[in-house]
Amino acid sequence: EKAKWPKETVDLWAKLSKKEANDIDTIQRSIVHHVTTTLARAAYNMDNFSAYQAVALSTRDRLISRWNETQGQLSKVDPKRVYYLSLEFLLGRSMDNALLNMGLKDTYGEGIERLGFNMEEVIESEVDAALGNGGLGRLAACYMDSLATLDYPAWGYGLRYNYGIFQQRIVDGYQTEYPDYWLNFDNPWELPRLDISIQIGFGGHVQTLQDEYGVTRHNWIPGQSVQAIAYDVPIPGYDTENCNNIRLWRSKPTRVFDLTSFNEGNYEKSVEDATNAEKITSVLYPNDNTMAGKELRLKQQYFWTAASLHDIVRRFKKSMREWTDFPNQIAIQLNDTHPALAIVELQRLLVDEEMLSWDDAWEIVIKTFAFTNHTVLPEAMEKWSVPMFEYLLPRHLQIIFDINLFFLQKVEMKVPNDRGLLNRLSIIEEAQPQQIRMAHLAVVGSHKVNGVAALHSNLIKTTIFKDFVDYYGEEKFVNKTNGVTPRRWLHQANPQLSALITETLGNDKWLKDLSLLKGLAAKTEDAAFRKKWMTIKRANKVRLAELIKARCNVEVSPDALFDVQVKRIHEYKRQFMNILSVIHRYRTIKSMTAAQKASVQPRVVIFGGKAAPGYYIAKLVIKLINSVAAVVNQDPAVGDLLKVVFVPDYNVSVAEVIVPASDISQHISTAGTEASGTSNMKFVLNGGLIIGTLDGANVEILEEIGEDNIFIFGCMAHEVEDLRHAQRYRNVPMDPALQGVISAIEKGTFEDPKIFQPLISTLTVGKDFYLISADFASYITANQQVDAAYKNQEEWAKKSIRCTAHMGKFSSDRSVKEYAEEIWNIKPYSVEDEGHL
Ligand code: GPW
Repeated sequence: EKAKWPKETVDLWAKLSKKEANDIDTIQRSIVHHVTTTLARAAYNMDNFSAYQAVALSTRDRLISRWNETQGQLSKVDPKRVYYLSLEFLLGRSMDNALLNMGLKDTYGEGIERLGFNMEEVIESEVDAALGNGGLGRLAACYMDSLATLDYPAWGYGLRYNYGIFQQRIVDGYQTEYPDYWLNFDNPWELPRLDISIQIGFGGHVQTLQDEYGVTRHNWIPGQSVQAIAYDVPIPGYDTENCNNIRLWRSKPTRVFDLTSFNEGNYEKSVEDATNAEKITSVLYPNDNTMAGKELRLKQQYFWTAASLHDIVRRFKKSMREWTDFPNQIAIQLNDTHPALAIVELQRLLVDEEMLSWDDAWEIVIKTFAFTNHTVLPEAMEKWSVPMFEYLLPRHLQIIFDINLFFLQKVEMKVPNDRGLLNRLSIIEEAQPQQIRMAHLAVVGSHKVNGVAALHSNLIKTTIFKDFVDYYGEEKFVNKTNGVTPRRWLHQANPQLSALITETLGNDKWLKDLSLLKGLAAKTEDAAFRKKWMTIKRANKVRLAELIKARCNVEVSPDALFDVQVKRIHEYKRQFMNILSVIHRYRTIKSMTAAQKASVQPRVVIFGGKAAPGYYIAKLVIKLINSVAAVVNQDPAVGDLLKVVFVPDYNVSVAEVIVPASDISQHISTAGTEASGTSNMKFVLNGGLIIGTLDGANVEILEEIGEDNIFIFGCMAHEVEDLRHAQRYRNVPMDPALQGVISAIEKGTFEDPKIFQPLISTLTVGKDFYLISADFASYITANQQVDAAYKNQEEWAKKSIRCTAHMGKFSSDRSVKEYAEEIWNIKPYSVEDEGHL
């Protein structure tokens, strides 16, 4: 169209679509413009929330300019791109982050101040986008920030859930769940693309026919179809014009009224079908590290992967390249097995619809996909029952059986007559009914498989994927240690520390090259610097104490040691062991004389995290924490020496307050169970020390910061199986200190002990699968070492500074660069500032 325009028209467009200026006057005008037009409000009719909406809309205008510019140039240049498929993107709030990344926060801050509002209060009005459960979803968000910042051409693909992770309230000490209807008000951070609509089929049957060359062809005739509508979320990089995209799909009925049912007079059924279609993207499944196995979840997975692949293939076809070029233009990363169906869908599109031969198609598929594994826990491994799968996706089932047959035939050629091996490698588990092992499908359909920390990547090679390593060789299995974005987790969450670091290093280059933090190491011997450092930590603790007062109605002293464990509640993460050790501490204090108490290090133990709504034992752990808190916090014999709080509704924006305020945080999973952990990195980056087991990324954090700056305890991953065996078969007695704690609970020190019996049973009848008893003594000792170290504030300050100084490795920029260079083979593309046309 542009080509057909006369010169005057082109020039007019160019003149009128120049980018917005970013001076304070223009920005204020833009805010007021949105107040009076978009929001239809007047200045006297404003509160913080409307101010937030107006600032958000004005910010969004600038985001859209960058989005258009980046995406326009990328369409023209058409470099290789990566698509990150994730069922979860746990973004949290967007406004502060967008303003900081675009370098506009100060101007907006001043502008809104002069208009009578306080920027920090305005920021607080935004609700979190909570489309994720925990670590896996937040990792996806950090990776999107790094990809944009490093100018990589990357898109995320996910689902636009109407309800994100539930809101947690504590009633009588118990978790209760409330729906997170986050779209109550218009969401300014998404661009609805109502024109991008894709038909997705389900059910039906498969037609088999011979084509004109006598080749057998399969044609899937779905029984129902729904529409996928695109919503785009712009992701601006830090200190670059580049703006990437997360495309989220929403399900809609194909036609509001199914015409057949409608014409047959079956009005009710036609409305019901419409409701069923909407249901697909209604709610995020709230399970972290467990598989629920629900049919609706499988529908979500297919709906999302099919829409995304259709979109990717459509974009590729516009380039008029050969199909063999597909993997040269496109890399697709599978965030765990949730999107593994994409492998099958691409094979189906290439074979059934594009008429490629099976082998040509399969080569393209393998070169395109790579797979990240995030857990070894057996209860988290995705498996789908064959009958249910066949009912929803009959053609995909055939393709999976064919993929499996051809794969096992190759194994048979290499290793003849080993039926045990074929059974162990098979994508199909021979159970009643048969099950599809999604992890096996993901390994077979990808060219690279990675774990998320060194320990974990080695573990998967010797456990769940051992037979695959033997068959494929080592090169297919690699490690990509997780990272976190320093923009959100230091610069945004801890502005004072960020400013001190910039002042000390002389510039803010460290925000794009985190290894530069090592320049802080020399400052440990500078007493004045230590003082500044610890003053900032204290200010952050004051801010957290205010949040605790507001949410828990407990007063805590910012001079006490702040001890934090915030993460999803799970038996393998051992919040239970933590609260048991708190009871031990309480009993110890109670047994002390006044003179002995004088030397006790005061501590505030802070918990936070959600339990999956159906996870009974995890919910009992929350109840126990609250019951202990109720007793301890009221006990005059304890006073300020020990306080216990459970911060309700832990989420990204609460984490932004908690992370900068911790003195010590707990990462105490049974060795070998936490694949990586990412909050461990956030805490240490903010000068918080950690107490932890030799698990996940703790091992690499120890390597970087040195053993004097971390408190390590407990058994090692390779010892776990022997310890479990001994506990099961050799009547190993319970740790005596632990026995004392259990007796105290059973005596009714904290409410009716009957409530907690099922929890206590996991240590006795349940044979203590997570080895709390085995690790308890060394855990108590490590906690005593923490107390002792904290007493020497000057030495503690040095440790804290060293922690931050040596965290360069754990930037998600480093992780993403490794993926780009070693798995995706993509290069950065620098957007040139050309204006709009
Ligand atoms: F089970 N993780 C998570 F592997 O947050 F899929 N949710 C999940 O459902 C799974 C993993 C899954 C976490 C890991 O538990 C954590 O150790 C890791 O740091 C994080 O994923 C990011 O890799």
